Amino acid sequence: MRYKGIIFDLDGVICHTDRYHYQAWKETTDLAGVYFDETINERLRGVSRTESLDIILERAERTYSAAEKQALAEKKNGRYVELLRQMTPADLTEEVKETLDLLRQAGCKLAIGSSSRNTKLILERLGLSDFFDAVSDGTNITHSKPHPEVFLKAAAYLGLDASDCLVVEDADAGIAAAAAGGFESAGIGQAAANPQTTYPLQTLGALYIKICNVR
Ligand code: B16
Ligand code: MG
Repeated sequence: MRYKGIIFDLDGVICHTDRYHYQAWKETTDLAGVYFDETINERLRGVSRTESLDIILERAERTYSAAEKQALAEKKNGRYVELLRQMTPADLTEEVKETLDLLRQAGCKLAIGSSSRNTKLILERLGLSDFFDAVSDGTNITHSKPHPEVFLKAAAYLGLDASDCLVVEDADAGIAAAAAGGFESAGIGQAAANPQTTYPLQTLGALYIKICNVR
């Protein structure tokens, strides 16, 4: 196996919390009278909560004060957390479980590299609180993707160099962050079409076969 460590993005790779982000932002922006749609939502993948709101407010008809922005971000997060609390270990797909198990059996260390400040809650809901060897997330970084900090910290927590780790991402911001940090990457969804992606994948289930014979 070419890689000693695999660093997984969370939202859009390990689980489909992306649909809850959309729902929570949509409800919040509808109440506030701000236009928001699925195309704009695609630009929020991997981007922090406050930067996501700045992208959404590009379409607003007036400017929002810092206090108003904080209130909107808090409202969205309150609704998002309500939706997260409905998740159970049944939301972890067989495909994801099997891929994680195969990689661990192959001797890889496994980490999370997510922009989310809700990472620990999500892992708990999925029954994965004690599964990963390291977790780097929105609570331990000062720069969000496309800055490589979240992945560099994940590699450091694993005790590995970036060149020994593969990043798995669904977002263009995440692929750019991986490349900036010196990581090879596997891309799912929109990230599969990104020219900086080392391994374009249809789904996460294709990952193991793709990398198990790479030296
Ligand atoms: P939170 P990832 C990212 O997760 C999401 O893709 C992005 O849409 C969200 O704004 C960001 O987390 C922050 O999430 O509001 O929970 O702190 O893809 O990096 O796992
Ligand atoms: Mg993601």
